[in-house]
Amino acid sequence: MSHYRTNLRDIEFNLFEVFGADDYLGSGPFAAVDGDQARMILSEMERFTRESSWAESFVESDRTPLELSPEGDITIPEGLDRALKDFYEAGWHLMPLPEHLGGYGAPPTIRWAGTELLAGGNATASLWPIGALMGNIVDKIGTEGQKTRFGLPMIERHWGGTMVLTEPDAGSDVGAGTTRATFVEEAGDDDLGAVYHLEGIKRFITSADAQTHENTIHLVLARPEGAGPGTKGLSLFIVPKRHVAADGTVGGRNGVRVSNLEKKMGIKGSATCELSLGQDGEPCVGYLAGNVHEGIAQMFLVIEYARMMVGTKAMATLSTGYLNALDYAKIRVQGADLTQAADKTAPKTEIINHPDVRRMLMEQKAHAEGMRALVMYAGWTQDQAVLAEDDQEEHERWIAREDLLLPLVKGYCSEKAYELLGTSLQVFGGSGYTQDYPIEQYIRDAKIDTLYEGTTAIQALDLLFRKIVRDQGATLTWVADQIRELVKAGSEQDTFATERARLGLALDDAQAHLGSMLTHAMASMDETKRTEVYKAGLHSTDFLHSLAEVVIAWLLLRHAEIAQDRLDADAPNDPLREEDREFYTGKVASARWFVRSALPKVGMRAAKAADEDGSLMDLPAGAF
Ligand code: ST9
Repeated sequence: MSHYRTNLRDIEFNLFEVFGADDYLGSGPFAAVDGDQARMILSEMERFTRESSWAESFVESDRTPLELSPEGDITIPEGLDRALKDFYEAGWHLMPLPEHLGGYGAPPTIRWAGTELLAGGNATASLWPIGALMGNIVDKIGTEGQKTRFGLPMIERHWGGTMVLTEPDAGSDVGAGTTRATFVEEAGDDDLGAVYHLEGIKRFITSADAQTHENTIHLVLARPEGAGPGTKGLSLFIVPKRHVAADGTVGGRNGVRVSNLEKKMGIKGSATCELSLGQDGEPCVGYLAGNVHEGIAQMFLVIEYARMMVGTKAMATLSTGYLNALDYAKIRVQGADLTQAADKTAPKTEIINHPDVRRMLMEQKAHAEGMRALVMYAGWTQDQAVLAEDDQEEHERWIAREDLLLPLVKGYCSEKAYELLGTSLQVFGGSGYTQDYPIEQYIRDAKIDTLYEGTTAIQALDLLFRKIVRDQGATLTWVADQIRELVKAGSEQDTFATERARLGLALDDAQAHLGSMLTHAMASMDETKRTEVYKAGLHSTDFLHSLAEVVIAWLLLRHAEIAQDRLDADAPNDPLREEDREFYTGKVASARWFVRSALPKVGMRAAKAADEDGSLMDLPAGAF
């Protein structure tokens, strides 16, 4: 039986009952995919990720080591290789691509729903076929020659692709990178871009090689000679593993090779590589991407997509962790009901009947659905940005909203999923600690999500300084206004009056928390008070959690209102199906639980931020 437990019902609820996607799918920029086609795509994808080689290779991906040859070629396990071939054969790599690249032309919401399924079915496998996505990037930023020579084959011939930023001494601080790019010649008639030779060592490079791929195209940040310091001095280069001739023939090796494979805690079937460029006497040829020196901005097109992928992967993992725990709790018989605990002859009961197990299950359910709501809402803002493409100002407003949500998706989902997967395991008792169940692997595979693509601290600073301070709070104010609208809706007596009131208080608390940090950040503008900024930094990750929880509570309450309407309309002459009745009842319960369980922490964090005296930063290192 597959390890993967999907929740397509909740995905479709978000898409069609909350966002009303049927109204805008099948027309305008999304003419290629209507609502019925979207349902069909997702249901096929669900089957693929749950029942085929994709989920079957989940364990093998973890327990059969990758092999690195002296030439720097990587061999991945047979089952994983099979899964990737099946993935390409089914054409799933085309799903997120635009039509002009042979893709489905699916809107972002559908792409992220698909990403959830792929990552939930086999997180490791989902990190491999990113070449097609990178081909899309080459299509966006490349010269015509680069698009034809590298971008298209990445899609059509299933080549691998990588994002190459990190170096041994340049992780979070990408601008500290020292990989050098020496100018060789201007672009020729083939329009492949100016040619450089690259020299340096890169680290933690995902999916840098596999026998599955005929070729791999690396997108590398390096510093051209004479360029300035920091991220702004970096340029982006297209570096093929093997040279490609004008007729598309793949030829000899370029001077880039995998020189080490990391041994990791999780996602073991995903190659995390050290990449040596120009280190073995063979020059490493790189083509300047798009013939412009805008490396960090170009790379952020990839990073933004990847951050959304990582948050989605984390949510997907918690969702399947929870559903596995739920299945177990329904069949595992242990102990008597708490009301009969003193009676040694009382019948034993399934553990789902124990209060503490219910608490653990509901905590996971509410958060898994809440995170899905957040991911799907971020995807929906991307849909709106596409729909507004003819109105520049409106388009940019939607982009700003999507940008604001991104650190919440990446930062909150990764942290909370990892934390709550521990709760999934706890439901299994000691059995969860064994490899008889998938949870221990889920936990190991999920930890990376708080680390790569920018740690949680980076997401928190991005949220505070780039996404809030930089636009003077305009986008955040828009989100707060949306939330306030729901808080004020309805009457004081209606079903969700208490929840709405609590959401209003939490929003006030989150705003107060932000206010405390901004006061310190503003004070630090004075040269004599630079260290005031520490007091903001001490509370930025807490604020990310609080804002995410307020947004999620708002989304879940919207879900609950829709679900309650469906339940209220349930009548003998037009009855709900039993599974729908249970689903909607569960949605209402999730929202109520989240409001009661998560929102009180928002006030506590605000109080901590208001109380900040900065003394932690004065503590000598030796006192820790
Ligand atoms: C890694 C690999 O971890 C893990 C693999 C995961 C799976 C792979 C999946 C890949 C799929 C990809 C598919 C892509 C397909 C896409 C198709 C769709 C079309 N937003 O603040 P400044 C830019 S890899 C946007 O001064 P510092 C911006 O240009 C390793 N742009 O920063 C800005 O200029 P300006 C991942 C942003 O102090 C410029 O940077 N590593 C954003 O110089 C400078 O900004 C990391 O993630 C943003 N949020 O540098 C690094 N932020 O201001 C983490 C910056 O003029 N570290 N820019 O607009 C950071 O993010 C640091 O904050 C830093 C700081 C490096 C940006």
